[in-house]
Amino acid sequence: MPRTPATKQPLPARQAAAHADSYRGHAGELQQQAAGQHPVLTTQQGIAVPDNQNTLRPSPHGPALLEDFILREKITHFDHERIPERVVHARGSAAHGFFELTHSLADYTTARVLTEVGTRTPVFTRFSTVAGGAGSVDTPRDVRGFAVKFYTPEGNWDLVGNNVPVFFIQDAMKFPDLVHAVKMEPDRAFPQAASAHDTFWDFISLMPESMHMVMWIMSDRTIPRSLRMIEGFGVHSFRLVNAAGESTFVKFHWRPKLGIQSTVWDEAMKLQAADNDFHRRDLFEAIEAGDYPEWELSVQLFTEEEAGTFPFDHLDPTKLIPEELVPLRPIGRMVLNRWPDNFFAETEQVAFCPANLPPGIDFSNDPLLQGRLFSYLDTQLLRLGGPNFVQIPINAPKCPFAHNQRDGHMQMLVPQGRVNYEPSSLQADSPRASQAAGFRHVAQTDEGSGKGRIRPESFADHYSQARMFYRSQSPLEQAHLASALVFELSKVQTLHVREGVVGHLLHIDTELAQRVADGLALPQLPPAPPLAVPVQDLPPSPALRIIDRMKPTLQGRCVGILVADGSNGTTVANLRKALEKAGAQVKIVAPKVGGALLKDGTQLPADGQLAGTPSAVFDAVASVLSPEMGAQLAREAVAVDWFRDAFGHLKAIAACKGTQAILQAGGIEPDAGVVDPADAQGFIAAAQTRQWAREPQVRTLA
Ligand code: HDD
Repeated sequence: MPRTPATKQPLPARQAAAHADSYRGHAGELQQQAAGQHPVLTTQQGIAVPDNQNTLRPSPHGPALLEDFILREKITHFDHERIPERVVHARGSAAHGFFELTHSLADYTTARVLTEVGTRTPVFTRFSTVAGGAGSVDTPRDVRGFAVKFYTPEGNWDLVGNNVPVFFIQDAMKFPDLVHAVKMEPDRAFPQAASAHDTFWDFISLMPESMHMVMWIMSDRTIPRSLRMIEGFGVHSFRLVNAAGESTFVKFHWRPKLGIQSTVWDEAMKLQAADNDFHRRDLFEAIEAGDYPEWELSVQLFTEEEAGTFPFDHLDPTKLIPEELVPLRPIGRMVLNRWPDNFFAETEQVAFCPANLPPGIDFSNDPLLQGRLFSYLDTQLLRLGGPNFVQIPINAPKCPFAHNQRDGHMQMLVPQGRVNYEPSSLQADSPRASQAAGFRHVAQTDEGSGKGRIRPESFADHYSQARMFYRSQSPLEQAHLASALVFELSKVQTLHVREGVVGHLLHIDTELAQRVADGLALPQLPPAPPLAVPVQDLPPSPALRIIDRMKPTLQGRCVGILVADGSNGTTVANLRKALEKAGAQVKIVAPKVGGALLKDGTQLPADGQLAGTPSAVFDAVASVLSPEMGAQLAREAVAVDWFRDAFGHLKAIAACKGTQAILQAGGIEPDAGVVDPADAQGFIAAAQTRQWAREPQVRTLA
């Protein structure tokens, strides 16, 4: 029962002071555990703090005194710690690194970042999910943001892209509607970080232009294994401008050195429970281990005349340019080699804006891009509290800058002199515009056909590239895509919305529409919506697949080895050595985190406890168990699930004889992907890829 001051005898003043001291003493002891000379704790004003444990009060049970400026400052600052999260892309992880140009684009642009071969331009890159809040999970089915800030010698360049090369909508006017529809529904405030709900699919079913993007988001691209294994796209066409003022269109592509790699859907869902921070932790651990993620930057270059021959309008952001049509030219690499010192100061406060371009790069007339040029600066003003957010270190350019913007909230600079305007004659070093060095807009003639809220006719084909994407996929990828649609639409409660989406699919591929209709148990196929223009049969683009293009490698992958008391240490050590030699990270999992007492009497510490480290977090699993421990674990759901999930997620398994009882309990019939841990090379070969041939046995796909 809590004691009240009324029933409690007040402590004499000296005794109370000793009591307070005992708290101070305890904290002091704990702090002494960290080595080093600790600076004196101060307030923000630099006043030394005498006691960081106790509020100032007139007597032991008296009220807090208003005079306690130390308490008030501490609490006030804490109360103001949060800023509005990003309205989209709130959940993100970022890292510092560099971009190194390997091939000059001097024929096409004056931008030094793209012409000075060998120069390393510092970058800060933030990856994100789109729909979820800042505290949501890392592995929902969602597009991943891929935003790179290049601190170039001519000002900041922000390439604010996604891991998908197209977008849902053609005009920025629809962006707030799209985001409202995909975020949690406003009356019930769920679902969080998920597109599988009525409002999203209602909007989609009424927006035929979203169909190409729908194919991408339902593909395995939106359930990546790691942020280190996603591609990135600038999405829009931009322009490069050379010294002669000539312009060439350009699309930007990032390709991961580790190869693109996705999870399977059941795995992605289980990862949400296993580790909310799966992607953030993966990126952090790789960088901390010196295993720096790397991407190649490539460009697609084409002229206005070439663009005129494409069977689609490249200014429409729902279209991509197949690399079979315009090949990719690698021009450089990005390496991320430093985790931020502070999440809030850097990852949270970084402000990207597609309008940030150095001279030599220019915008195109893509209407979505044009709208974005306004939105980002506007949102930063709200999110970061005023017009001086560019002075925050993560946002500040690393090149010289000089302007007459002054004052405002949180001004950090102390400008010198009388002159804060132009033209002026009073100060010799006041900044002046320069035609020679300045940003050059491509001279475009646009005669115009009359003001209006207009959409070009060339934007009317909403299905041809959706069809191209679907038909370019391997059979298994098509099955994943159809199953993803069935999953999402099964969460939609409104029948006409489900039917509306299936109606659109009829224009993409009738077999796809039938598969999804069957998966939803629709009694009959709904009618297809009217077409504005006929659907074209574009040549398939095999480059759009990912299963075929996953790199057979253990580089950057993680293998879990399950051990328990009595395990054979030599087998574990040999396996670990071989896996690490092949580039894998190895983690030991045991029933207790302290590890296992091996057969030879040594103790092998574990990296994770079995109950808290499901196999979903690994790319492949192995186990070295005594028959006794195998039999014991075969009775434990967590151990049986460890193998059953690994098998179901198409992972290679190295299982010793002692593990057979667990495999049997899980109903696992060993196939080519299940090997003996003594056969390290066989396991490595199997673990370098997923066991795709196994999929029809473990899952009914749409
Ligand atoms: Fe956006 C954030 C990518 C269309 C408005 N967007 C944001 C981020 C990425 C993208 C990666 C997170 C940046 C970060 O890590 O801080 N957005 C895209 C792509 C688009 C796109 C690839 C289409 C090609 N966005 C788009 C439109 C609008 C916005 C059409 C508005 C008209 N986006 C925003 C925003 C955000 C944003 C509201 C939220 C937080 C922020 O900007 O800083 O302004």
